[in-house]
Amino acid sequence: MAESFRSSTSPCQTSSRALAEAMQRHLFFSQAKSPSLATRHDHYRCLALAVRDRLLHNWVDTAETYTQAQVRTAVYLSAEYLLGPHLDNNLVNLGLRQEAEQACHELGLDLEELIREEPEPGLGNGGLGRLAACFQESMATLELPAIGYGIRYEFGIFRQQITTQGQQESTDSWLAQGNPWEVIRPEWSYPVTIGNHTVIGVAYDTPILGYGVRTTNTLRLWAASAPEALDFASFNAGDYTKAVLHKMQSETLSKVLYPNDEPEQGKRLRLSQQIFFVSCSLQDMFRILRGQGLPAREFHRKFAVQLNDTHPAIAVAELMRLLLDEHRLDWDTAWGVTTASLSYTNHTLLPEALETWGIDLFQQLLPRQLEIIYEINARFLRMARIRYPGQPDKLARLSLIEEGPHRKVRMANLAVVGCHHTNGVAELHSELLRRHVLADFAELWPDRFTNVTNGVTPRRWMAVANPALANLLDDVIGSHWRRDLTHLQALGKHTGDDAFLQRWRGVRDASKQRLVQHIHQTQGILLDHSSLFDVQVKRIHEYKRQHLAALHVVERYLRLRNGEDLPPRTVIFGGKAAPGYAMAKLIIRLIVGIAEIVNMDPAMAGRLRVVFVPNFSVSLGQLIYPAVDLSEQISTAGKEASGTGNMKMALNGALTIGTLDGANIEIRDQVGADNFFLFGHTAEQIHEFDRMGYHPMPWIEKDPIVREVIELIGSGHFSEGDRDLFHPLLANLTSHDPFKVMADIGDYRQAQNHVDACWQDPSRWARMSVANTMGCGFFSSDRSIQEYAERIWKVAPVPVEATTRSL
Ligand code: 6GP
Repeated sequence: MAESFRSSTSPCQTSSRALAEAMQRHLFFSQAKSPSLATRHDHYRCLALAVRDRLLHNWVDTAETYTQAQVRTAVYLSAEYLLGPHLDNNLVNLGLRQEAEQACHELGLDLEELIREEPEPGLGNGGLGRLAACFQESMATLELPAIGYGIRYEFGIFRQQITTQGQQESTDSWLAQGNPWEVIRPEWSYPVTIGNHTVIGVAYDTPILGYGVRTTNTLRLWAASAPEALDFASFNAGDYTKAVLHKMQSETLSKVLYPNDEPEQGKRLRLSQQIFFVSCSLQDMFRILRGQGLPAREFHRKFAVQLNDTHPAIAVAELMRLLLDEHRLDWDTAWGVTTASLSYTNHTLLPEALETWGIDLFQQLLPRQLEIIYEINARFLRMARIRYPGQPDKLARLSLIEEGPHRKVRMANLAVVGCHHTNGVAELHSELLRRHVLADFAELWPDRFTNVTNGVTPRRWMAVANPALANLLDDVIGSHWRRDLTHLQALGKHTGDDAFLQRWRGVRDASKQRLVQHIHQTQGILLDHSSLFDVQVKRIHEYKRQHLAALHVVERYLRLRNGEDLPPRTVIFGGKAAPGYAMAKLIIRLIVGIAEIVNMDPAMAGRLRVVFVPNFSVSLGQLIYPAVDLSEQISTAGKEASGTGNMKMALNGALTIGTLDGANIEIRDQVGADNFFLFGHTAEQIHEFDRMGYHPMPWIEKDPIVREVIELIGSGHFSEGDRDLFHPLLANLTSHDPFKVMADIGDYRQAQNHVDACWQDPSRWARMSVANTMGCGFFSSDRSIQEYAERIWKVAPVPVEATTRSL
């Protein structure tokens, strides 16, 4: 067991023998099978169930401790949790990884294979959902009383296939084989009225394990069901379809996750999903409050509720409704309770991603909540009018309602008005929120605005994803970094030690070989692990500029064909495009087209390879991040709120090529400017372009290389002679170029040349790599959560007592 476990709270002690026996018992008692019929998936389930048995004491003790101690609780409301597989993470957090390996060995099984059997719960789109998952784990590790609430989507983020035609989508039936990690709680279910239908939300609980502590918090996801399974009147009249119609309609609510990252809006079902999970969660909190003998007006003393973007912002109106209509408080008291309970995190600067809902839709689905929003708005504008006399434009901007032919509810405004704090997720992002997106509110209430820079959990993203690096760190600086990531600073003493650097490179090589093997097995492409692995994995978005990286690949191809000597590179892309986002899908198509030509060309052998890894996911991230040499973080400055993949890669020893955007700025500050490849215009300069009128043509005219690249793509070279295929993309780049690819491409080339130069000196690169890991202690989600807990939630740790041991 890792030495960093505190002996007094050692979360779980079990021998490999006991674990193996438990697996055998579950094969019989849970799977009802003999060994000769057992599939690999059966064995996975047996191990998962045996592990679950071992965490139950902690889970039950945690709930008991929180109930007895009547603790103040952090509540995270999020429409998305991109959890990733549980098994390996739970083994690590319980300190049972080695025992499980040994138990599997005793049974003739391979733990790694069983781990890969788990279908991943992909209940999120990208950064926002993954952050929610990291935060759950950190809250448990920090022993904070916390609950996460969300939706138990039957189908998570779609599965992506890549063909020569680009992206193809299919459904993700992650529950098809059952889910050993959840417990259904039918006794905790609540009605939610939407329009003239009532649906019931049923709780499904998943344990969230802290690392090296007993604390095991709950993620409670709501599944929708109908109040009556069958309409007997229709049934008796022989109309069997109508008899089950309402049930089907109700269950549709939690069927599927909307696949839009920073989303498109206006969909009735999406608004229904939002009120559904928010109302169930708030009703559940009132149940807990009642259980502790506390009245409704004490809600804000018991709960600190964090809204993960505006998806749960309807909570402002719904909490008011419950306090007014169900608990009979007067308006002022209810408003005091609401604004003292809620706080809001914004995750995007893209104006089109700020949610609004048409008044008509709102009126149809949520008439009472709309009435409450009007009342909130009337009172708020009365106050604002006194503060800003004779400034109707300002009042129009502050209003919760967007006026015009199609009036809309502005969810971000509702969130800011109804919450005691609003935060961005990186310094620059919070600054831009204050200066632009939410400037009027920041002027009105400067003290409500703050920043909490994102982080990632070092358990999943180092200990689980990169065991070789974890071992090396344990040897060199001790194992305490898992609980306090600032311990990575201690690597500073070893950067001059050649033997250490040698081991460092060995670890990185092994991770790259692991990825090479996976890509060979799954895609049949053999990569050279000694080449520079240049990686961009994240959702496909124009603002993230995968096309900038793609254009650079074409440029390298041309330069190599012209006989230039460039160090060998493997360029790896991965990420999903929203199914309705044509330009993003075209970017994938371009990358696939480039890969096809480059990888077939004998002149590129040993010099350049291009791969698009299909279906990027948490599990693939665990495989890819440790293998990255060069991390592409090349968004247009001022567009990426934070980024968290940037942190995962740098933490695992990658060097970043990046703009001054989101958390890149803070990463560069932490790891040192010499260990970061900076390029591109600043957010301020980009803002000026937009103000003054930007045109890409002057940039293109002075850059013969980029012209050649664009011509080659336009000639059909990467599309089997089809000159039209990429026209929309090229026309966009040469006429509007909304994300300023052309303004940054020259500087990007310079930075890439500098990358090539540094790579030629392996020991220099290794030192830069160590400096990145060393500097990234700040980017632990433990640090982020500590900031939320202390500055925003006022929630303190409560260690869990062992109370059920004697059962
Ligand atoms: C993302 C941001 O794009 C990303 O920069 C950030 O790191 C992440 O949130 C976590 O804060 N935003 C979303 O995924 C989103 O849907 C509405 O925003």
